[in-house]
Amino acid sequence: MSVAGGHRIGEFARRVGVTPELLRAWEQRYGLLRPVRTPGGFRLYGEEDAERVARMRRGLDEGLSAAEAARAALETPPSADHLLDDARARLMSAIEAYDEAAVQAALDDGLAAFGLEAFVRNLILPTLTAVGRGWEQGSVEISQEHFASNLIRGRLLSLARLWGRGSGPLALLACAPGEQHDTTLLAFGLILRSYGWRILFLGADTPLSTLQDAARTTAPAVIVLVTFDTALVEAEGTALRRLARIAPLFLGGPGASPALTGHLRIRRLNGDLIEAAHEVAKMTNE
Ligand code: B12
Repeated sequence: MSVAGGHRIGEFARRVGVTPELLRAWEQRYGLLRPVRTPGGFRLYGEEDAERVARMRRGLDEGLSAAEAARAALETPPSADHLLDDARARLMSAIEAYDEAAVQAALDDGLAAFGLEAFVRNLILPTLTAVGRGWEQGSVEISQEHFASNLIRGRLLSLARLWGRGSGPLALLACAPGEQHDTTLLAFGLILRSYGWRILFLGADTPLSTLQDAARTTAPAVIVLVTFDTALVEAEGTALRRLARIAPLFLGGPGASPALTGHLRIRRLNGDLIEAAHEVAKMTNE
């Protein structure tokens, strides 16, 4: 039988290809396995146990004694993939439980373990997507989505503190008029910042006339405008062309379709925000 997050000894033994007797011996003698106990007292074995068993078997195959193979298996840290899976699962269950402290702890650990770019790519973006999918399918409430979005957005903003400082080129970032989705733009700005760029962030729902004012005052190296919804910018051709005369203008986000940018004759950023940030960062010396 398989129970959420783990397997009972019989099934686990079949999965890893080692008899239950031998597994119990390895558990008792070397502490190789670290099962969790169900409220009913059953031991459940998980992915990290399976990894340690695989490493133990490799050690034995290489001719190590059982004690040496166990020591080697226990010393190797769990793979980054599993750390990531764990971090995502922890973050998602903290969101579902409205547990703010646990959300913050999962974000702290994710950031410390993966570094900024992998944190954004592998934890923040997939979590936002999963929250959205859960909401579509009815397993996530709008209240949970709001709770998650605000905590994630707050964390990205705290990482963004003083990102306008320094001497690198300046990027002016804003969401199209009527566009509320600004979290991914924050993430994009953080990646660009990690390349030494300075960021001026105007955020959600920015009227294009005011964006022009900001651009004239600050003379950015690029302006990045985001839209999730094509319809929000379709009729803004004149204002966008005016903006593009002040500084190179890019449109990004899921609403920035090639048909739209082609029609408006403005540049479109790569669909993936991390790739897009790399693309803009490379412009430093151009
Ligand atoms: C959080 C959220 C909100 C929050 C936003 C909080 C905030 N400050 O950002 C709030 C509650 C405000 C909100 C409001 C609404 N939302 Co909303 N929201 C979401 C949710 C759950 C996550 C958005 C997000 O950050 N996604 C994370 C990234 C990973 O999404 P992604 O598209 O896969 O991103 C990839 C690319 O698109 C690209 N990319 C994304 N952003 C950028 C930016 C740049 C610069 C670049 C280069 C690339 C890029 O890179 C990513 C991959 O690397 C999505 C669900 C979802 N699946 O995305 C819905 C979603 C985006 N929302 C949606 C809708 C309909 C709305 C509302 C209209 C709902 C309503 N009826 O009120 C409103 C108002 C929207 C408006 N006018 O702006 C729809 C959009 C459908 C559409 N295409 O029009 C979605 C897809 C949900 C759905 N399935 O219906 N929302």
